Order: sequence, then structure tokens, then C-alpha cells
Amino acid sequence: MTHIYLPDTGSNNALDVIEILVNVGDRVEKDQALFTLESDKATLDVPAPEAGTITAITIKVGSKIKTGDLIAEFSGSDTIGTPEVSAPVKTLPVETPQPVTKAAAPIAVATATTMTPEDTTDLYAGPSVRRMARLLGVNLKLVTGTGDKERITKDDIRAHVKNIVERAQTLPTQSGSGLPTMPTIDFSQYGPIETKALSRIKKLTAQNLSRNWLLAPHVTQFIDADISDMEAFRKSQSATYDKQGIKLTPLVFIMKALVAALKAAPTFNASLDASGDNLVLKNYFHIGIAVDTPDGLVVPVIRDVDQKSLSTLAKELAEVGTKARAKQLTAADMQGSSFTISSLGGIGGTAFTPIINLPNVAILGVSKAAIKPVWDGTQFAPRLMLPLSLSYDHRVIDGAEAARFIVTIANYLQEIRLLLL
Ligand code: CAO
Repeated sequence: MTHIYLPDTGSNNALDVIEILVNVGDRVEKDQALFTLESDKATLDVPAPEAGTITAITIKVGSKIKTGDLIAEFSGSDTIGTPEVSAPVKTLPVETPQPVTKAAAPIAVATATTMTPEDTTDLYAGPSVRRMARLLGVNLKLVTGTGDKERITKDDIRAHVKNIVERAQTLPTQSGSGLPTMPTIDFSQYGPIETKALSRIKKLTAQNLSRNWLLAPHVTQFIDADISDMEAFRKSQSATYDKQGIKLTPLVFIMKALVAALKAAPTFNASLDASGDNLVLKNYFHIGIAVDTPDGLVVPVIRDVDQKSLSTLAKELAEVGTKARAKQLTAADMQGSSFTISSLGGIGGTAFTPIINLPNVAILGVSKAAIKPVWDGTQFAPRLMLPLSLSYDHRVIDGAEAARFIVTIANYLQEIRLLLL
């Protein structure tokens, strides 16, 4: 058992202990930093004189210590330093860093020492923290210090790196997006907060939406479709369907109008291949339907919409809605869509700009139908108007094509007989 005394630091002033880097029982290597001390002008590490085991620590964070003070006990071979400093080790003034020639001398890192690529000398950070930053390639200027006087601690560096890694994992796998990251913010400094973990579905959705938003240049085209006649027809049929336990909502008509428009404009029922050089046109009409659940958004797929009757579609919609909310959808239930609809019409709102469900090339947003005054050539007539939003991938679809496509959908909804034929 030997004692470790603080070697001559080159200063008569007491130094603050700002970090204890080891615990009792730790096996340490020669020159491993044990403590970080701070004077007015510099920070310095006290290194282990040789390999051994720490058996006691006699100082704590906040202690003020001077040359010769007992700082720890060590199961090495010799007593390190000396209480009287009668045979001082080579001293190292903290203001003037020099090469360390004896193991017991503290490694000084004066404020003028540059440890990272950028000049970070005006930042409060101990040598071990600077070393950690350098090893991880962290620019200390980007790290928020949470210690006393905004000192940067190892935990701050860990939090900074964790934040960058987490954000990188929510971005597209193609690297080099060059997007700046959000700094770590302690919101509790502004008022009371609580933290709630995101559900698995929400985290997956966040990844997909971020990727889709970044990869596809989005444009959104709007139209109000006159569904007065369609609604009159739907209501006339409702009683019959109700008896069969089928709820005929506007969505099944919209699905049928969409498929008719897709048949007239096949580039909307397509995907870009991975090379980005070819468009894969699909001869099937599988429509993804966005469903909101307490755990987040899911998009089950209704297959072969072109081949199914209104009542079959209504039944299947109800089934996937129920399955989605009961968390019973399988991966297969959510794969293979050739186009997607996001309907918020049952809830409200006048319009929105949906994010494309890649690899689809467009998505139809449906808002709540409302009676509006429409000029019929001689007067304003009250008509039930359905707001539609079409977001499309401008790499694949031109504006004129998109305008024609949304007008075609609106025409089919307006002329319900065309759909039913
Ligand atoms: N305008 C006006 N009313 C509409 C409408 C519209 N565009 N769309 C639906 N409605 C009405 C329906 O007619 C129904 O009215 P009643 O209750 O009076 O019969 C009511 O709104 C609710 O419809 P719904 O949402 O139950 O049925 P749907 O066929 O429109 O939707 C499905 C099917 C699976 C999406 C649904 O079960 C569901 O989950 N809805 C919740 C909304 C949702 O999640 N949307 C996606 C959000 S994320 O983009």
C-alpha cells in the first residue's frame, strides 16, 4: 500500500478538484489520468505513476488541494510524490505546458493548448474530456457544457455523440445528406416537462417519412370535387347496405375513381427502380389506406381494387381498420401498394399536403366534404364539395400530368355513372 501525494504543480495556490476519473478498486495503467484539477488559468490531469490498483481516494470533487496533499492510496510499489515536497518531482507550471519527464508530474493542459482541430481554448474542459473529444472526433465548440461555469464534461460529450448517432439513424441510409443536427436542449430550464418514449410504430414511421420527404421532391396539387350526386346515390343505398352490416363511406367511391384515373394515367401506378433510370409500371391496383391508431400510423393495403365491388371494398376497409387498431396487421397486409390514400375526411380540415409513400410516385389526400356555393353559369348553387390533395414525386411526374390526373379523379367522382358503368 502506498500513498499518492499531489506532486509539485508549480503553484502555491490551491487547485480545485473538478473530476475524479477512477473508483476505488479500479485497476489503472501507467499514465492513466486519475483526477482533473483546475486553477484560474488551466486544467491539468494527475496521471497514475505506474500500473496498479486504487485502494482509497482521499479527495472529492470540489476539494481544494495543494502540492503535497494526500490524494489517494495505491497498491503500487513506491510512495508517489511527498508531503514535504522535499525531493520534488520535476515540476510543471500549469501556465507553461511542457513535456512530462516524470510519471508523477501532472500533465498540464494550459488554456493555450489546442486539443481539437478548432480553437477551443476558450472552453472549459478538462484534459481527459478534450482527449475523449479528440478520440471521437467531436468539435468541443458544438457541445453544450452542463457543468459549473458551463464546463464540458464527459457526459456532455456522450450526450452529444448519442444525439448525432440517433439522428443519423432516422435519416436515409444514403449518407452525406449534410443536414445540420439539432443540438441537445434541456427543456426543463424553461419549465416543467415530462418525457414519453415514442412507440415502435411511430419511430419506424418517422424514419420512413423522413426518408420519403428527403428523397422525393414533393409538389401538391389541389382540387374540390363536386360529390353532390355521388352522396345522393350513396345515401340512397345506405339503408340496403346497413342491413348487411356494411358501412358505405365516401372512401370506397374515391378508391374506385382513383383506380379509373390510374388506368387512364399508368405513370401514377408505378415506381422508380433503384437505379432511378426506369419506371416500373404496375398492372395491378393495390391501394394503401393510411389508418391512424393509438400507436401511430399504419398503411394496410386493399388488393385488386379494380376487381372488387363497392360492398366488398367497404367490408375490407372496415376489416383493416379494426385489424389495425387491434395491432393484428401482418407485414404482408402492409406490402405491395401501387398507390396510397390518406383520408382525414371523417375528422375535418380543408386541405393538407400528404407525404408520398415511396416507392409510390404519388398519394391522394382526402379532406372533409362541405357544402359550398358554386357558380353554375347563372347563379350560385349549394354543392357538396370534396377537397382532394395530390402530392406527387416531381422526378417522375410533371405538373401538367398531375393537374390532368386530379381533374380526372374529380370528374369520375362528379359523374358517378361513369364509375358505376
Ligand atoms: N367528407 C365528409 N365525411 C366523410 C369523409 C369525407 N371525405 N370521409 C368519411 N366521412 C364520414 C363517413 O361517411 C363517416 O360518417 P358516418 O359516421 O356519419 O357514417 C365518418 O366520416 C367516419 O368515416 P370512417 O373514418 O369510419 O370511414 P372511412 O371509410 O372514411 O375510413 C378507415 C376508413 C379505415 C380509414 C377508417 O376506419 C379509419 O381508420 N378512419 C380514421 C381516420 C384515419 O385514420 N385516417 C387516416 C389518417 S392518417 O393519414
